[in-house]
Amino acid sequence: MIDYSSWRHVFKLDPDKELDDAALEAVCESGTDAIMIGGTQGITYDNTLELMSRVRRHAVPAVLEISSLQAIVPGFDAYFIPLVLNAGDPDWIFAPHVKGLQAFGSYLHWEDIVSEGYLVVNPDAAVAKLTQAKPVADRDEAKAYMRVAAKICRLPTVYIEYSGVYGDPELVKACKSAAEGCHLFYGGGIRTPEQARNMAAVADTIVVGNIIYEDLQAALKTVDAVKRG
Ligand code: 1GP
Repeated sequence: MIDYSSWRHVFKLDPDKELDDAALEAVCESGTDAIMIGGTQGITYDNTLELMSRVRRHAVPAVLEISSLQAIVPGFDAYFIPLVLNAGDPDWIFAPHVKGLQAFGSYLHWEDIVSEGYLVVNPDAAVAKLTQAKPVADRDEAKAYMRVAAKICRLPTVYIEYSGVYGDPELVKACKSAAEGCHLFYGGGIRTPEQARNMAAVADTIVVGNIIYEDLQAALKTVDAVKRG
């Protein structure tokens, strides 16, 4: 079973985006705690397998955040399975999971599965549109979602997803205050060491995505910011 409890920094790679070997090596050897492969659009079995094989040349743990039943590739260290807490379309809470377990239920190694309560806070993110995410009104409501995940559903992890924009550290802090042992991931809009540090001060793990493809050197600096303070 993977131990994500000490992860402070994760790079998220999108199989639908190009990254040359030198850049991928820099990301994998950066000192980040793990590579998470995931995305919302254009995710296929082939591009996920290809990216996994390339990441596998390096020792860093590699996990898949499942977003498509067609792209569940064996060989990852763990599989993160999102349950979209604020999905407006209830089919995004359990329907794909039921379908997936009908197909793959008997092959699963449950010790490799990590359930992830997903709170989609940026209404403009692709995942918000896809799941018709209900707007999160304020910090109190976010905290209540956190409690639903941690205390009612007893999920081991929650992912505060601001994908594309830098979020409100006070909202993340409010969620953390209600986490009670539930591991809190934050992802969205981290582009500078300062942003990385500030979010890492309130979340257990920060996830850095897009900036890898826009400014690799800036992305790499977020690792040291979190690891060395
Ligand atoms: C996306 O939370 C991750 O799922 C990271 O967000 O791409 O905005 O860094 P960014």
